Amino acid sequence: MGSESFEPLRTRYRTVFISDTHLGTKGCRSDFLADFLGKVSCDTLYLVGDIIDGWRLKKSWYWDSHHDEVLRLILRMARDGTDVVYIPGNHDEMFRAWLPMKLEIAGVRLCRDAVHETADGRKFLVMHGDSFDSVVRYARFLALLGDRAYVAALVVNRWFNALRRRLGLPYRSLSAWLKRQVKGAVMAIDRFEHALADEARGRGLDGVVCGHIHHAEMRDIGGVLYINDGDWVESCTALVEHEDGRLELIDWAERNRLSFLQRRVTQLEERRIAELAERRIAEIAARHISNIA
Ligand SMILES: [Mn+2]
Repeated sequence: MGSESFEPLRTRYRTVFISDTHLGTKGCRSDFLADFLGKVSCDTLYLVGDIIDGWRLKKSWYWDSHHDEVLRLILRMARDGTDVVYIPGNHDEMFRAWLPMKLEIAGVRLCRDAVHETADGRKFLVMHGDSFDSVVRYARFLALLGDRAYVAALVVNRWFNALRRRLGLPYRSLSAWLKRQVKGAVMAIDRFEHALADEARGRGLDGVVCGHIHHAEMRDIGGVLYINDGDWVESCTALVEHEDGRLELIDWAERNRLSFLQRRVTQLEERRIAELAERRIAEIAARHISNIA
């Protein structure tokens, strides 16, 4: 019966793709995700991997009412006729063992990968993307290393060099090393994007939709459309297909202005701390240099 007393106006799409929600972790923006899922409806919903984070199950499991709400909304979509396709990623690889059974639970179909045909007849390979990890190891390491870790590294850098100075060793910049790592990560992301585009091309398809590297993107790579639907840990992004087949990346955090502003303040604060730390390191370095001179 109509116990869900108030039905909000939903934006209708032909298809919605989300991945890397990492439900079960504190990092998951399940509040934004529940808000998004409650405001859209679609014929097909692709869950493109790393939806439930099973890796954390063994360590520290985090679950609150927003996580519940996300699952409830997905199951309700399935019940109301949305074709929900669950493609396991590496963090929810426990579901991969069930693939041979062609499992369908509560209207959610489990598939290794899929081919999605848009309304305008283009065919897309849909896969998580972790099978191309060999080209992207670098970036995975850096995905974990967020801004905050960078700030922490700058502090470590100070102690690291204080120790080096005491041992009579010259100053060595840890932040310069990190910057080189970032450059390496950019190159690794490029390799990942090319590898997935090549896979789609090899299968004679028009493009690929993937996730895994938490980096939303839509671009042409040698005549193949590479699309990454991003994540719901850092960027809160989804890929949608409109009724006419047009594909669009949606940044839900940016649309939700208030929250977006809050995020910006945090980022600004973090940058300020990073700048202070860097200035402090420069001071220490200068002092160190003058000690030698
Ligand atoms: Mn992944």
